[in-house]
Amino acid sequence: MSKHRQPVTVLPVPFHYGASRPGAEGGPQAVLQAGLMEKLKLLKRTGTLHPPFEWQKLSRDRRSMERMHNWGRVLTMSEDVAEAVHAIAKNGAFPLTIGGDHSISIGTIAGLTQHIQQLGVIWIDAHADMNTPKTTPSGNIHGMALAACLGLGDGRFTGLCGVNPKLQSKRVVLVGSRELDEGEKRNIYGSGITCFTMHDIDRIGMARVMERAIAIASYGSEGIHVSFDIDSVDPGEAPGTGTPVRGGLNYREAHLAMEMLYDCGRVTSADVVEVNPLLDPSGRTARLAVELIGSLLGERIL
Ligand code: 6HN
Ligand code: MN
Ligand code: MN
Ligand code: MN
Repeated sequence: MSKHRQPVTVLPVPFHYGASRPGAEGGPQAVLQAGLMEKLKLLKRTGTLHPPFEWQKLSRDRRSMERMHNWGRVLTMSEDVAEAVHAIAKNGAFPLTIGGDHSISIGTIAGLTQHIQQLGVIWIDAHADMNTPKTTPSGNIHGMALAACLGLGDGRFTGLCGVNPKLQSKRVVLVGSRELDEGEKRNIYGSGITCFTMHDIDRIGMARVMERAIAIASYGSEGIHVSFDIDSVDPGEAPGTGTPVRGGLNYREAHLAMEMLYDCGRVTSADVVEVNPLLDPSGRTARLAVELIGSLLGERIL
């Protein structure tokens, strides 16, 4: 089946233990309430809603760690998400994971790489999520998610599902970066991934940045995974997120990125994360998330 026509299976992951504050666990409900399934239907990509996880497993008691808050819960969630995403991909559907904080992508990517050998990743985010327990200033695992997928950090996460590293740095691209920690910058350089900052977007424009990002993520890959952190968008447009950073993507740039990703025909899965409805009771951020998902899945003006 053409990648453009794959049915979509939505996997809600109501989870916030990878972040410092609660709220992101309400993201899936907010995005569903903002009309996600209706949007999929409109685009004739109607798929299914994955049944909710049995989160009682999360209460398992594990020793706490200062440099990896809630690591036991994040690990349990990641195992569950990996299993669900693998099953969705195996069925030939497009897994669309709705977070939850960005730590859920550890699970998504672990699940995807069980099925797809060479996965390209485009990580659209104000942050790089390239910390390790050694470099993290916060101890929050959502800031370590991409590093873990590249084999950097704690073995319980890097070794998830038995493949380590899950990603090859030559096929991994950051887009929209504007707040990087010092140790994290070293991890970015050391790893060899490509990073397009807001400065690059200002200088050469979103269209050229995305052309290059898609070319890099496509290099010898069987599919591209888009990990979209809503905080990549400027807080003026997307206020409902836990770690907002000013100077982000504007409305048009965010849509253009998603449209170009659809047009390239290689995107096989996506995460949309960090929507925090507690910080935006108006629901505006969740509605934007649904709109952007629409663009990613082929919605056009004409
Ligand atoms: N996110 N770099 C900061 C940290 O705590 O490691 C912020 C991370 C934000 C993570 O937005 O997915
Ligand atoms: Mn992130
Ligand atoms: Mn498989
Ligand atoms: Mn972020």
